[in-house]
Amino acid sequence: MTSPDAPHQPAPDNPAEAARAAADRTPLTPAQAQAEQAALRGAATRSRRAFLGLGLAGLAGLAGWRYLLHSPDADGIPRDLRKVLDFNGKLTKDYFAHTRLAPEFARSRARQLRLNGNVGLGQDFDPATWKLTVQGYAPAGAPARRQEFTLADIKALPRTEMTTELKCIEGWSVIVHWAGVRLSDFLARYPLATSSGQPIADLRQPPADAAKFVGLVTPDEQYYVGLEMYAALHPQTLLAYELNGVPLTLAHGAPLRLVTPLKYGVKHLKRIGTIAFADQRPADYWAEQGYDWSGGH
Ligand SMILES: Nc1nc2c(c(=O)[nH]1)N[C@H]1C(S)=C(S)[C@@H](COP(=O)(O)O)O[C@H]1N2
Ligand SMILES: [Mo]
Repeated sequence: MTSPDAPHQPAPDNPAEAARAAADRTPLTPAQAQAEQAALRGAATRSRRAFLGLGLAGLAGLAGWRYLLHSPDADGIPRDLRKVLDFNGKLTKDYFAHTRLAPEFARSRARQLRLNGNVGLGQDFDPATWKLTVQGYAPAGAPARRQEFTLADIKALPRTEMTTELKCIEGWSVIVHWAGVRLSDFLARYPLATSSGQPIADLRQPPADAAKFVGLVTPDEQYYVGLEMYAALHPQTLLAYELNGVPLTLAHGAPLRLVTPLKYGVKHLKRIGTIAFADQRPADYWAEQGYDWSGGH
């Protein structure tokens, strides 16, 4: 458990992967980056039908595979599942929530994570006195249910480790090893996602009084993300406290950050201050800039 966060490049096993890894590391020119951002922003605000009318080939040429991987759909269901969703939305959502897993890798393939994004990570912060605040689900008018947790409280819960790929919407990705607590395990011990306080016994079928969404906010409220409840309950959605075998550094989100590898890096909020359950889509920093709210890939 002491593998260092060493700054070396991956040694790909085969030529196809080497090519892909090289493509991942190729920085965009400013013009390409601008074009890609414009394409992503446009797609996020256009209807799917109108988007198809624009001509997929032109847009694909513009932004390459990164664009193709990006789902323009507001609910984040990937295209290959869309037909099934149209047929039966509920079944597909269950499938998405618990059967579709992000790929996991041999731990030896974990590499140093590139730093990206420091919104909400100001200097005025003392990790030693940090506490996680959780605002339990209380429908409008009901009394607030607020609870605070120390890092020791979080670490006392079942530990989950996984080696997954963090994909940034800018087009790079890195395989990293995480350790932390599943949000679903946290909720099994502290059932704050239902208004009655009953635990969610079947993660595929949350009870009727369960929140529909969860919002996470940095202590200074400068960065914030929202997740659908089914994404929050996904077995690979972690409250992470270790990266590549060592405690998170402040820049990577210490003491506690979100990891949810079916979604882009933008959703992996660093330095969680508050978690709140809600029945409406919580505010989301990058969605406010025009990106897809769900952030799936
Ligand atoms: N608080 C906070 N969390 C954040 C961001 C940010 O700006 N502020 N950026 C996000 C983005 S865009 C990415 S790609 C990942 C990067 O995480 P890393 O810096 O640990 O690699 O953090 C995400 N979480
Ligand atoms: Mo990102």
